[in-house]
Amino acid sequence: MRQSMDVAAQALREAQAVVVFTGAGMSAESGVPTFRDALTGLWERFDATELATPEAFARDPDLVWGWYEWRRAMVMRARPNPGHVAVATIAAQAPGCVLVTQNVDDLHERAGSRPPIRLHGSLFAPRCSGCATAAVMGELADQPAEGGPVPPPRCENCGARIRPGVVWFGEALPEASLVDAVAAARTCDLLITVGTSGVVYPAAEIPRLAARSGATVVQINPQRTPLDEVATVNLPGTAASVLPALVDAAWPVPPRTSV
Ligand code: BJW
Ligand code: ZN
Repeated sequence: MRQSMDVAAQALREAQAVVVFTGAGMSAESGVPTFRDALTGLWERFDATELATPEAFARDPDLVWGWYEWRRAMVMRARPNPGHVAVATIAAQAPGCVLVTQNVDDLHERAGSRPPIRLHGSLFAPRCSGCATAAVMGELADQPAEGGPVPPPRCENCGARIRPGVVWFGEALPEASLVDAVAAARTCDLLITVGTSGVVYPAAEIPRLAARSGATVVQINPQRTPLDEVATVNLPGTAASVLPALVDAAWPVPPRTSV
């Protein structure tokens, strides 16, 4: 482990173009459940992969909108963890650093990173399901603590329902974001993948693309994932513990000398 950390730290210190690629595990220690964690309370009986679909929204818009309102409230209460802060440090210190996230929360920005390339949208950018006009994020709806159905607001332009500004299964990723992420992956010399299961495509292609282009790939995850096969270095552990340790190992603070 020590040796892997040294290899990763040296790669980070020497890299000329770094990509940090994050998934739900990045925010787990901020109290935001990962996508494949069991949902709690009212949501326990639902499968997240079935709620995050256009079909679910068409079938039961109040249920799906309520789920996103409940998650928005949870994210607003959450605080960035030391992993988010370490990513902001990497973004500031490493040359040409590009941050690509699959997450729909805003914890990277709140930790001081510039807005990331978002592959799966945001909880804070609702739009009309009919005419795609951006909607103003309303006040949080009244909801019991465990969440519940909430009717989505209607578009002022065309009257259709407002929908969450996220990418559901079966939907195309925002083209410009995907193009930028692919370009960064193709040209980086180091990609650090943090807290993703690496099973949702096309996002999971990003670290694979970097590896195929010859970059060093460092994976931070407490579990094994399909990305093990492309990782040059595995740093098993959580984002909030491993990322600050990586920053410290890459750029050690010189000891204070007394005068
Ligand atoms: C920790 C930790 C700690 C825990 N520290 N780590 C090719 C092959 C097979 C299927 C497909 C394919 N191409 C497309 C598909 C279909 C589908 C897909 O990938 N399905 C697979 C599941 C089989 N993909 C799509 O449908 C995509 N669209 C598409 O391809 O469109 C084509 C098209 C083109 C043109 C026109 C029309 C269509 C869209 C995918 C959208 C994904 N959206 C979601 C929901 C977003 C909104 C929301 O949040 O509700 O995005 S799904 C969900 O998964 C979410 C996440 O961003 C995404 C990835 O999950 P992530 O981040 O990896 O989280 P988890 O929970 O899976 O894993 C957490 C990890 O953290 C674990 O490894 C833990 O160990 C670790 N961890 N604690 C560090 N403390
Ligand atoms: Zn509209």
